[in-house]
Amino acid sequence: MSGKNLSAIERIKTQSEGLRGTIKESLLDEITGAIREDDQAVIKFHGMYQQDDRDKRESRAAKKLDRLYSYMIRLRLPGGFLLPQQWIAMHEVANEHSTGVIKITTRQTIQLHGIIKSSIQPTIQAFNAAKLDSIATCGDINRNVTCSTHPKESPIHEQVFAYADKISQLLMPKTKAYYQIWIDEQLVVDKKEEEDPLYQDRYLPRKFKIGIAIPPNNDVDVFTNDLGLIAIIENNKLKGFNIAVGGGLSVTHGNPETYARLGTVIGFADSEEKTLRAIYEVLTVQRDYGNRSDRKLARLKYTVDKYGVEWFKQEVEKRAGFELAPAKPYQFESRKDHFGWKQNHEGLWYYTLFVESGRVLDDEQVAMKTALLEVAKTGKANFRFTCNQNLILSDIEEADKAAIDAILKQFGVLKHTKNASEIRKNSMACVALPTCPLALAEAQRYLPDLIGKIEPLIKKHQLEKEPLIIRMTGCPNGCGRSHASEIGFIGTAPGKYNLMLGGDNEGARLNKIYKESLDEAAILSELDVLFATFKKERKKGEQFGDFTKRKGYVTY
Ligand code: SRM
Ligand code: SF4
Repeated sequence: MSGKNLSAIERIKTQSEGLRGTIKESLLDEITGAIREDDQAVIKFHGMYQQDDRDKRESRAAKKLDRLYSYMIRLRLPGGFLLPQQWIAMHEVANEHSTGVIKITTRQTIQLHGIIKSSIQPTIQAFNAAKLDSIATCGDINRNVTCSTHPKESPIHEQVFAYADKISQLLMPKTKAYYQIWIDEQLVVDKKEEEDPLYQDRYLPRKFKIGIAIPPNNDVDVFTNDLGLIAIIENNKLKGFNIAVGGGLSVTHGNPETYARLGTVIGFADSEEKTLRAIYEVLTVQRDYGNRSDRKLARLKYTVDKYGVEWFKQEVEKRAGFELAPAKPYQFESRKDHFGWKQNHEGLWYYTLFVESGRVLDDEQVAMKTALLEVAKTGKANFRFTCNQNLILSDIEEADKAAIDAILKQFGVLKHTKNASEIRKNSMACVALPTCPLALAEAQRYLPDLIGKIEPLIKKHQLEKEPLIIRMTGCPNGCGRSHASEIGFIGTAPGKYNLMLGGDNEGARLNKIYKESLDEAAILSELDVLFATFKKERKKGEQFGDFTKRKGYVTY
């Protein structure tokens, strides 16, 4: 591709001196809370975004004030795991440098918002002291690797979980810029060590996501990833992984060239060596063939469709030096988290708690943040995050269960999780306003209220036990994976949402637009009719998403 056609970000990457850019100079500029424009792209590779409080934009503009800039920082947590002492460190950093809300994301990690420019370095240093980093959680690079939760459900789960870290390590950038800029300015770097055969100096054309699912649970939404691994377990042994490529959800309103796509399974790798090799080469093919001129069309899904699945598979095989075996059969049955207390094969206990929209804070109903700090202080539970934005207190010995249960009870967590309705617990919303610059409508600040209005309809039609999956995003980028839900709400304008139907419960079929740009009253009246018809006309055992597809409410 000629340099003339390259998107602006391509130049920024290659000229960034190993992702250094002029970040240091930007940080020293005390006149503004912002950083230089090019550096805004570079810091993403270090796991942070420049944002501003959109609620305050108008009033500040009226006073002729600059926007209220701050930064969101996202941790790299392969498989979504923290030790109790790391949770305590996170809690303290959140209180000291951010809004205080600890946000669990849809990719099994944690974000902190509202960090001002002068607090970025202390935040990263405090993370580093707790053996945590935010490297490559944003930017055109492999992101946080997700993995089915409950890793100790069986010995195989633990074995599969270890892959999240191995893959994350394999695909880390070689530059030491993160450590030089944020941790130790005196760090001497040998240029040779920074040579990066995978990312070179141009990195990938776009973000890249990997998720690992352990059937029958598809809690990671494996097909929505650029690269999905499906663990194949036979006779209690991990045989290898089916590999799916080309998942991605973003659509741009009004741009017909963009579309959501679920990954296509291209084959099976029967050893760790082959799996890692195939993953690596999927990235090199995307690096070399992905679209570097139009960022809207740069994700792997467009590369796979442009060149064809068969070509893509052969190119990966050619580079890897072996052929993938035919895909193995597998069956997904759900995407849900399993709330409450559960015991695993080793006799250890797990408590999955419901965290609405992944926001850990204390409010009038539940002192969740305080409860979790108290649990962490006991040192008796690890912290695991789910791709449904919930949290699992894990690996708890029988002897410690009662003490943890008492803390959860004292601060209202048990009641909060137990009393939340099935649809509320299975729902998810992205961040959207006020921090997301791309939001067209509210999501996490609005979905809890909307669910409160949908609950009476569910009750009216006696559907309380249905494991319905409802998801909302403030725009069609799909951060709350709204395209992969049974009832999806996708923001089009303030207070307006496309109503999406037809997606299945297990995450193997995307939904489609049923009605465009509905306001709340229209949403509720549509759902009332849909629930009534579902109750009356569903087949035995038929789930809502399958029903809406069968009835032809949306066309496939
Ligand atoms: Fe996302 C951009 C939040 C998961 C697709 N996403 C953003 C930004 C950073 C806005 C921006 O570019 O400035 C949002 C920051 C909001 C904020 O204030 O925190 C944002 N995305 C999120 C999170 C925090 C939503 C949440 O509530 O949990 C999720 C963080 C995951 C993580 O830990 O890494 C998040 N984003 C997703 C997912 C779901 C997933 O990966 O499972 C998707 C859809 C799947 C996919 O990638 O196709 C997703 N986010 C996007 C896109 C569209 C990418 C594209 O292909 O065009 C953007 C916009 C972009 O990259 O240009 C985006
Ligand atoms: Fe922002 Fe849109 Fe992602 Fe929601 S889906 S966080 S509104 S980019």
